[in-house]
Amino acid sequence: MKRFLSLSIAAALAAATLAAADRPAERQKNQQKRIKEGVESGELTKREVRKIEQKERKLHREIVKDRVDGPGLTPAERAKIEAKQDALSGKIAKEKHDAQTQKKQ
Ligand SMILES: [Ca+2]
Repeated sequence: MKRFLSLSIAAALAAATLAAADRPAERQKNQQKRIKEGVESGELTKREVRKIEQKERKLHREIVKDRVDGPGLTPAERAKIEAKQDALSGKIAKEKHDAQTQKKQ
């Protein structure tokens, strides 16, 4: 039982490490969800979605490139991606709460 427990803890730790390691992907998924919610609620206009998706795609290509151009993502690449995802996240929040909504048009 004790052994099983320590194995569970090891598995949980491994999962946590994996999640932390794939934080860029996790954030991309989260942002896609927020965009989808914005479309469904009408907070995002088609034009806003187009602009956000364009930035999202550009960043995605950059992340893919950063992943393959060396030993995975370096700390510097992670920091850069994190900053760009922060900016994109702010953009999504701003567009969701501005005056332009799909419903009013
Ligand atoms: Ca909006």
